[in-house]
Amino acid sequence: MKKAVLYSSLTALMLATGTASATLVKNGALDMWAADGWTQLANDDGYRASDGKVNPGWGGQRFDAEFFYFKLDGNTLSLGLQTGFDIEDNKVTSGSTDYYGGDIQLILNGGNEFAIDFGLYTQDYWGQDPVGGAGTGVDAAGVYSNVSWNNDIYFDVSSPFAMESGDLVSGLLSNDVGSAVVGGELSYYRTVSVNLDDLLGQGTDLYSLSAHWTMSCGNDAIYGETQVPPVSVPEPSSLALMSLGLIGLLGGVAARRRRV
Ligand SMILES: [Ca+2]
Ligand SMILES: [Ca+2]
Ligand SMILES: [Ca+2]
Repeated sequence: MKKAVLYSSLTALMLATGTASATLVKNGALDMWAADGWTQLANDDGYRASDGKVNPGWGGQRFDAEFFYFKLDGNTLSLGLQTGFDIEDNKVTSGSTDYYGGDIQLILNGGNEFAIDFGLYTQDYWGQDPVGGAGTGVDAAGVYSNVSWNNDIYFDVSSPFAMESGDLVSGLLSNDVGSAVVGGELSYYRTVSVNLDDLLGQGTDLYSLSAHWTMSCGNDAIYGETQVPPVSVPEPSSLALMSLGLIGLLGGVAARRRRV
């Protein structure tokens, strides 16, 4: 009896570890981010291939929100988004349902909230209704303040989704899109740049930012935040190395003592 219990526990443990390690699929970041001074803001690559789970929803790579990057060049802030979701035409059809990409929620210095709109058509999940553009579903590409969000999506936890209304404060200095295969899977990117003077007022320094994006089902979402410039916190591994170094030093002292 005891043997049987032990055996089933071991089997359960083996199954659990096997599931966790074998099915987590990450295709990786596009090469372009390694150039031109991009800094990673968030890494949400990967899903569980056995059931297509991207957390909280499903759909595999086509619904994977993967990376955020940013860079600062004087008063110009650039943001880069990489997804398995098609953010080129902003639509993925699965079954008989169309799913649409949302807008980037950008928060500067802990309190100034904006929506970055790529200028693409979008609609929500439950009503399949156009979102924004006074009912047309299309707003001019740009940065908006005083934003009210449409969060009519399947997984609420992935909110905010897309701008229902807002005040245009700035156009986009650039709004580029493309796609490439990385790690055997197709990923899309969008990069936008904005003038911080238009967003914060002239001469106001940027000291922190956060960015968030999801799609109309909310199957996956990506969020990242950082201090500007990024503050590097010693990681546990570096702490462990420092401890090892300290042990080495103490060992050296002990060795010298023994010699004496
Ligand atoms: Ca993801
Ligand atoms: Ca992926
Ligand atoms: Ca819009």
